[in-house]
Amino acid sequence: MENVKREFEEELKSVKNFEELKQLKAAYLGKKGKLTSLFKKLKGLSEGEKKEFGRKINELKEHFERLLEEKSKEIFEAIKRESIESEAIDITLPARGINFGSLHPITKTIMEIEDIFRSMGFGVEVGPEIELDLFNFELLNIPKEHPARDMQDTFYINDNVVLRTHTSPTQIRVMKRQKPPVMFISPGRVYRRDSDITHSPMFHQVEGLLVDKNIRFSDLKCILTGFLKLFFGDVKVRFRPSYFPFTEPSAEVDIGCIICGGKGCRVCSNTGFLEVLGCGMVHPNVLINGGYDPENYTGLAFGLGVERFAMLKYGIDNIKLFFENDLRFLEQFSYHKGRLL
Ligand code: 2U9
Repeated sequence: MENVKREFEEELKSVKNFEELKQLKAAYLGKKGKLTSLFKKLKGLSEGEKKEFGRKINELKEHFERLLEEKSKEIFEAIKRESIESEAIDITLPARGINFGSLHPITKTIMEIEDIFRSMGFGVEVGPEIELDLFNFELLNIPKEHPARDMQDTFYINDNVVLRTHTSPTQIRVMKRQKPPVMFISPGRVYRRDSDITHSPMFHQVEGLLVDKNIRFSDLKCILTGFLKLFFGDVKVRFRPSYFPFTEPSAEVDIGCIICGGKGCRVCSNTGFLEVLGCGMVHPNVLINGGYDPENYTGLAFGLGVERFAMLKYGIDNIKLFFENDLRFLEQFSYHKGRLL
């Protein structure tokens, strides 16, 4: 019995985990365990010896169980200590860093256009995207059945309400509440039933209006030529006669092709020029509709498509890229990774 006790205590010292503890328990207290076999020796003893021997074995069993319980607690505490140490947060580690967003290329282009016109003295006005037919068409000298309505396939909400096809209704709204002189641009979203690699059913326009006494076509030429050179750099600018119902006379403005430098390429259809603006002197009917007297006031107006400006400036060949929100595309417009704009 003494030998079994010593052996057990000796072996217990080297136990390092629950698995070894389980094996030790089985080796002594299990069915074929060393202590269990001592119990079997009781059979061959006299009644007196049985009592004495039995008591001693039971004491030894309780002793073993106590030691096993203590060892089990010891192992559990060791595991706990180890996991606390290994899972500790090292507050001296460097931070993971934050991903910053950046402004959308269309937003940046609008901001750049606004900055140029602000520097010339233009204000900025915005209006609703859901418009009355009256403001979007009628008051801009585009009556019902006018062929110009076909030029801009319109999203109708009902007979009298549309998604605006241009930002021009904003100009009418400003004229109706403000006496001349007025000088502002109106940027914003517009909607047309059109979709291919250069057209999107929703796109952005910036339109401008300047009404005062003695505004002439030469003012229009000066403002737009100055704007285009500030936006695109030192480019050729030419004005061609055109037609819009809300301006008379009207013109379209081209710049020398910034892709091929005027030699002729796919983008400029071998003409050496790119059309970038529409403009003209505000039609007298439109001045009247805005509440201005065309005998005393004249005005200039212009319009541009922001996506077209952004595509030309950044060399983008498909308008859809602006609206897919693919980070591989958008990230190219953050000048400094990790810093806004
Ligand atoms: C008022 C009076 C006149 C705005 C104008 C254009 C010419 C024009 C197009 C450019 C490309 C639209 O986005 S685009 O397809 N715009 O050609 N816009 S004159 O004339 C106005 C506007 C409001 C009261």
